[in-house]
Amino acid sequence: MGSTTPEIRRSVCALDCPDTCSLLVTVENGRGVRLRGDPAHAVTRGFLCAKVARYLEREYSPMRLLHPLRRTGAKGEGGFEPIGWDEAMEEIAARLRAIREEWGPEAILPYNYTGTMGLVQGASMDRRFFHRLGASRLLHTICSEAGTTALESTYGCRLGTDPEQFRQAKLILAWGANILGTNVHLWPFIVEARRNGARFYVIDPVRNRTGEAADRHYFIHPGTDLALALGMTHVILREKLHDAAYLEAYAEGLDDLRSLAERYPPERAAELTGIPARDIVELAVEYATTRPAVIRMNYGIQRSERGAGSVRAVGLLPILTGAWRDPGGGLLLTTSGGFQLNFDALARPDLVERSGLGRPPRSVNMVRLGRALTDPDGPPVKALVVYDANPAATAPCQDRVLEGLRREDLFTVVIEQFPTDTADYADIVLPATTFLEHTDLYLSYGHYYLQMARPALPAPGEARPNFRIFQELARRLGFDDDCFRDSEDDVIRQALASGHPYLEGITLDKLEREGFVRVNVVPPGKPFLPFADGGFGAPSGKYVIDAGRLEYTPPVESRRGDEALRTRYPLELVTPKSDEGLSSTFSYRDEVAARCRILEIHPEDAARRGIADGEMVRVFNSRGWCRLTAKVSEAVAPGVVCARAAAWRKVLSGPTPNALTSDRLTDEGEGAVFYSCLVEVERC
Ligand SMILES: Nc1nc2c(c(=O)[nH]1)N[C@H]1C(S)=C(S)[C@@H](COP(=O)(O)OP(=O)(O)OC[C@H]3O[C@@H](n4cnc5c(=O)[nH]c(N)nc54)[C@H](O)[C@@H]3O)O[C@H]1N2
Ligand SMILES: Nc1nc2c(c(=O)[nH]1)N[C@H]1C(S)=C(S)[C@@H](COP(=O)(O)OP(=O)(O)OC[C@H]3O[C@@H](n4cnc5c(=O)[nH]c(N)nc54)[C@H](O)[C@@H]3O)O[C@H]1N2
Ligand code: SF4
Ligand SMILES: [Mo]
Repeated sequence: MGSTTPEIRRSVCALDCPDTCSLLVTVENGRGVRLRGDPAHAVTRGFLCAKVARYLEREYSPMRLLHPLRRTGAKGEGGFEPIGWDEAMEEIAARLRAIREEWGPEAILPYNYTGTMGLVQGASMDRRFFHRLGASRLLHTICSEAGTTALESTYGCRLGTDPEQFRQAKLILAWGANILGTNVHLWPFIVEARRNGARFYVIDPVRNRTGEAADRHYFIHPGTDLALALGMTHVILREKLHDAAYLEAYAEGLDDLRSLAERYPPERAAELTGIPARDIVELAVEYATTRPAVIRMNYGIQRSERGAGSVRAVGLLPILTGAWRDPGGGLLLTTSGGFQLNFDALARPDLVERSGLGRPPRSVNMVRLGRALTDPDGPPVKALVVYDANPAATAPCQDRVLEGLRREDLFTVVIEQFPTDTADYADIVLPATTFLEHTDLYLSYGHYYLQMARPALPAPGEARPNFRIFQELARRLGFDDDCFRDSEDDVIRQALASGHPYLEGITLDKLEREGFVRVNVVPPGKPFLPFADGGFGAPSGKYVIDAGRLEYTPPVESRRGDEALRTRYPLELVTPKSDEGLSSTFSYRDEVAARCRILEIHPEDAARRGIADGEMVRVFNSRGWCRLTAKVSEAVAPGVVCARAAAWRKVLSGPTPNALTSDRLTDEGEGAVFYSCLVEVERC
């Protein structure tokens, strides 16, 4: 066979990552041979993270699921036989119909998250299907809900400093943000800023690669960011370093804040956070007197019991100092508010009215999947449809999740690319396409470019896009509403037709032609300064400082928390992301598995327990245990241990750290508290 000349096709990385890279795929004879970042994209800048630079390994992995499967062995064993699509879909439709008949539609629970960030495959036909069915509604709380709730109720929107402006900053604080690991495309802008004299500081309980690369790293006790921000606020107000004119014009509630902050002098903040008082004073003064100053806050800080309060308190700092006035100043948690798409047109929540339920369906918090599946007094869940997620590995209270998944009377469907821990519990597994194989539309939470991708590669075997799977299920359940006949392009056009000025002039044709298009948050050539002149969410347009929500209370599971708990389990476990992985998506890879087997422990804590570097240890609390290899290291402070998320059980051959994590909820937003977790460690 003669070979054709290589062709370059565009795509977009669909992984749950703020960078949302624009990709170029080199295709030869129908096969992808090279993947690289698009040099024309202002944030991707021609490079990819190490994990996705090797995505073609995943694309063509012999582990890919290629055919629908029916379980043959016991739940969790992973024994399956291939079946045809028609048979699989008929069985699913029949089971869902029967369950709806006997138990009502709310006994059916979808479980999904952002395995793909694509809105067509991850938030359109699937949502329409479950709304029309009247299924239980899943609250998508596992990642960012505390932070976005706090941000929206203060700023009124989800906007932040344009990453491209970081190059202009003179002081950059990475606050709970492992930039080199989980947001690597921000790094070149920081390098540029530092070349021009900027300082770069990191506030994190773990000294990871980003902390090592910083001018200063501050070890903070997990879950105490609120106290640090209040201590800084105390210093800024005491030294009169606040921007009185900005506060006068654009904020309200300063007096209450003053009274609160008075009670958090640096000495008290030092006691709560573990950061010396002198350092807190210096940091506060430097932050308030350097312009432009920008904070890169990432979701790490809000995965604790007071996560929302922490985001509120840190989010207040650029208000106090008026840092929003400067290009290159402000704060970046997310940029997703730049993408004012018509999300209701995608998901059609109105279809619930056609379900026959006669009221809004009940909600199930995804953080509490284990409870929802096992609570004998709760409303029954009889069918679970999992897609774009791997809860057996990534949800807290793993033992309880597995107990639920093991139930013989639970009908479980898993739509997947890979044989994950969750897929092992499925009655039916359906093979899904990757982002290189289907059409999709992408917003970003780390930059301001909207993107669209067409299939760059053919789907292997019988893999199908989620969109098509849910469309077919709708047909088989007899849902004849027009919206179930929409094509992927119809759905994209509907999403774009929001009438919002940010999207003016952005059409499917333009996206298809150009691949990525900057949203019109400002006219071209102007710096985007979202809050230079106020513009907050409150009816007054002002930033409402709600001091009542800023009082510091320690997480129940922390060194100052519940006494009985901390006596039995005196170590604070944090389980942040691994640089090599992406949640559990790549956890079958050797280098991710190797990283996820490690428990970092401070030399003092190790010595006290007779643990030597490289020894196997048992990490445990009342919820469960797991076995890891101790790495005795000063990358964590005394009292803190760190393991990386998120391993597969079958790769570790036993429980993972999520057997230890709690399903308590955050102070606001009902979010996950992965990093408020007390444990004890012993030699095996
Ligand atoms: N201990 C601990 N646990 C954590 C965290 C932590 O920091 N510590 N982080 C939490 C956070 S922030 C998050 S967001 C969650 C993430 O947890 P999950 O939502 O479970 O995400 P992933 O582990 O990435 O798994 C996504 C799955 O979706 C599949 N997938 C990808 N694209 C498609 C598609 O187009 N169709 C279908 N059907 N499937 C697809 C992938 O193969 C993959 O198996 O984990 C949480 N869990
Ligand atoms: N390489 C890689 N990239 C990823 C992911 C991945 O798994 N691997 N996951 C993706 C996902 S799901 C998300 S949500 C995004 C964002 O990911 P993030 O949630 O921001 O990343 P994490 O690593 O979980 O947390 C960031 C940092 O917060 C620190 N941290 C933990 N507790 C505290 C605390 O109490 N205070 C402070 N100040 N810091 C704390 C952690 O040690 C970590 O260094 O990244 C995405 N990108
Ligand atoms: S995971 Fe993030 S950094 Fe890596 S290619 Fe995808 S979007 Fe880019
Ligand atoms: Mo996440």
